Amino acid sequence: MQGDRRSLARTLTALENRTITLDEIKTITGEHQATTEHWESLAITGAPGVGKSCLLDGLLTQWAGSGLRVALLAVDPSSPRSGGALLGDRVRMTVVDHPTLKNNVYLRSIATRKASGSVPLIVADMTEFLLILGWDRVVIETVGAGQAEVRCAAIADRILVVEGPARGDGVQAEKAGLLELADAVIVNKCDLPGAQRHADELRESYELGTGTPPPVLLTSALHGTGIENASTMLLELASSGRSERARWRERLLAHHERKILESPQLDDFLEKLASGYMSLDDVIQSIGANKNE
Ligand SMILES: Nc1nc2c(ncn2[C@@H]2O[C@H](COP(=O)(O)OP(=O)(O)OP(=O)(O)O)[C@@H](O)[C@H]2O)c(=O)[nH]1
Ligand SMILES: [Mg+2]
Repeated sequence: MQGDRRSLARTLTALENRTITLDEIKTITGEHQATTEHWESLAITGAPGVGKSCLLDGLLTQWAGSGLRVALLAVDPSSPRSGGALLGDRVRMTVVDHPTLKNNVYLRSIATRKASGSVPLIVADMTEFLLILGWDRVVIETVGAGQAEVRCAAIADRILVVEGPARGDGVQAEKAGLLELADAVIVNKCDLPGAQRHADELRESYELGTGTPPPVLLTSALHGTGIENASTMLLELASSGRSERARWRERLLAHHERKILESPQLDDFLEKLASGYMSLDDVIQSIGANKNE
């Protein structure tokens, strides 16, 4: 709480390894006083290599420069594209080496392959912990590839989906779930052909859906085009409302998972399931019945 980064890193590791719980931490720090004036956590998600880290470097430089203290949790640095280097994300983040801005920025990678617990729960706890410590905003970078990553994104107050230029295949169905959750979309790499076309395709497909379409912006993280505009827009980004149901669905599933994983009888249940003394429905019911413990 006094700003020592080594202690911060060690506590985050303890949360990651589940050797301490957020509830235990809160007995020392107190609860987080949430604000409703603006978002406190933003997930930034998209396919491997679309330029999420480069874009974030630009955004964090703007935000840190305006005096905001922003922490970044990079989930799944074991991206299939970069081959699992934790350094992949670190290397793109020039802001963390900036002589003055670095004081306003904190970057932490979460090694999902090593994590012993459920990653969405670890991310949720780490986010709340960073907010308790007084970081103004927490940004969560996830590769929008699987269900666990979508669930990580759904814990955030807002979701930004990053896309690249069109590859001639239109808006694919498998991306629809992610796009449904978006409060804003950025089409990055607008220095390459097909970016404008893809932005138009996205706007069109949102027009076909229900509710207010999210803003769709173009940037080039490589050349710095559109970054200032995007950083201003994102800071004030309102919840789309349109995505609330989908988001609560993911949160509900994550909450359910937490109940199961944090049940003190989990080992006992697994033993009974394996030996046929309990059915899956029995276990779910017992965990539900224990909620007041
Ligand atoms: N042409 C062009 N290339 C870009 C742009 N932004 C990023 N890149 C390049 O795209 C590659 C991937 O960038 P990253 O920022 O690592 O992408 P990422 O989405 O964070 O990737 P993962 O974390 O591995 O999923 C790098 O080689 C960047 O130099 C852009 O605006 N234009
Ligand atoms: Mg990245």
